[in-house]
Amino acid sequence: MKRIIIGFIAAALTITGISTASAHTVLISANPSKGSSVKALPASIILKFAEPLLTLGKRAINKVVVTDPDNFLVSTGVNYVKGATLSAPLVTATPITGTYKVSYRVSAQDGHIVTGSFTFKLQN
Ligand SMILES: [Cu+2]
Repeated sequence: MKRIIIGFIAAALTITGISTASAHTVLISANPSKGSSVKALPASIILKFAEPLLTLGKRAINKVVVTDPDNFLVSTGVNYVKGATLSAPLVTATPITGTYKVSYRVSAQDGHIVTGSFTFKLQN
């Protein structure tokens, strides 16, 4: 009986989870991608989400920040939104090899804030 109740709760949570997930947006791809290794630091980080992002004039609702292995910013604070794509130029005089961290905070049309982070590696 206990097992049936647990199964029922799990099913209920799954259904709720699906309806919640469909209300928020999710990151579907990135360049550089999560966990990838690149030979050169790209000119910009590009994140693609499942739905168009919310824009309210010039207010910075959607942002992505990239830090190098020494925890220095390589993103400039400039963010571009076009539909479901968020990008930011990356600028560094001498890119160092190692792990770069990408952190983002976006809102889709429903106004809910979605945050996340991942890393990629810069190799020689
Ligand atoms: Cu939502």
